[in-house]
Amino acid sequence: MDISDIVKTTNQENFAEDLIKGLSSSPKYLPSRYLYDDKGDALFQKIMNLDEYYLTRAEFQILQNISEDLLDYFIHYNKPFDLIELGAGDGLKTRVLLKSLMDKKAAFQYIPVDISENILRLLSSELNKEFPDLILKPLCNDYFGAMSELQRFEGKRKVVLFMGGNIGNFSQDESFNFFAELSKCLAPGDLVLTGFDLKKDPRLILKAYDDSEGITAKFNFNLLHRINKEFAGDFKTENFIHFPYYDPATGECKSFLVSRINQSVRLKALDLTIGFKAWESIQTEVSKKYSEKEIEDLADLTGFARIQNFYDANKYFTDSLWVK
Ligand code: AVJ
Repeated sequence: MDISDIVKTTNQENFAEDLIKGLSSSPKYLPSRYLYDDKGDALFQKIMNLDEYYLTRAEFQILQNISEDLLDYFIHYNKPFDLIELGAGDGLKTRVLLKSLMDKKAAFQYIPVDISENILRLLSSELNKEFPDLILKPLCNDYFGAMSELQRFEGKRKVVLFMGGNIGNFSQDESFNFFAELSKCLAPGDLVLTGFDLKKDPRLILKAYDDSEGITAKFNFNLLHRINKEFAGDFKTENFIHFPYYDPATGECKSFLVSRINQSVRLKALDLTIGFKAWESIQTEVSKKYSEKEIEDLADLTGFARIQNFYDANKYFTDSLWVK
């Protein structure tokens, strides 16, 4: 496959608009999707290797010990299917799954979807090396853009992967919306496998977002560097602190950048000046942790039936298999 084969379709992404909206709101916020420029991708890859960031290891374990049950659901009497992965990222975890499917000579094509063209390029070249026979159709788009694209693959059975706990970035409304929309794009019998980070010792969760090496802090600050670069801004990261906060009642881990001082920041390219009071915050991310009941309800209310939850040994994380 050639790099130019990455299909890039228009999506609604409008960084400037979202920036102006989020930074003139009270309290201030920025959508987490913008954390992932080239530097952000690299930092997130580092995060996934941190001891304290248990999510990736837990899901990796689930896929390594992948049950024959799961593969049978996917392969389903060897009827050809499209394996669509929303937010594929570097696909390290998925490689284990792809290997099992290839070993079983399953009839499928793999359609990784990501908003980062950079990470898709990385993924594609890695997969080409490892699985020369894999049919690969990368798609550069956001989740909703990709869903409408799914119609292009009409006819075949669909298995949709939404791994890594990416669902955690959605608010309650957004996750209902997301699965309801997804459900509309699927046919009865199609499958969805979603990775949910589960509620657990809140101290463990907080550490995952406040690692001792400060990589997550760098990841968060990178958003300000990105804004400086793309909009001729003068954010000084030393005037902010990285502050994650976990609420065990809602299961939401929120990450903030908090201004240490009264300051104003100028974004020349947007002709915009933003004032910060001392200790005023910008919310940059929500990572929601689920209970089993919440997962069940989410499936029920969006037109899916839960087939089975797959767990790691600690029960930190689950990949939940649903059928439409
Ligand atoms: C990629 C959304 C699953 O929320 O755990 C990791 C992103 N942010 N550390 C998460 C993230 C800070 C991650 N997801």
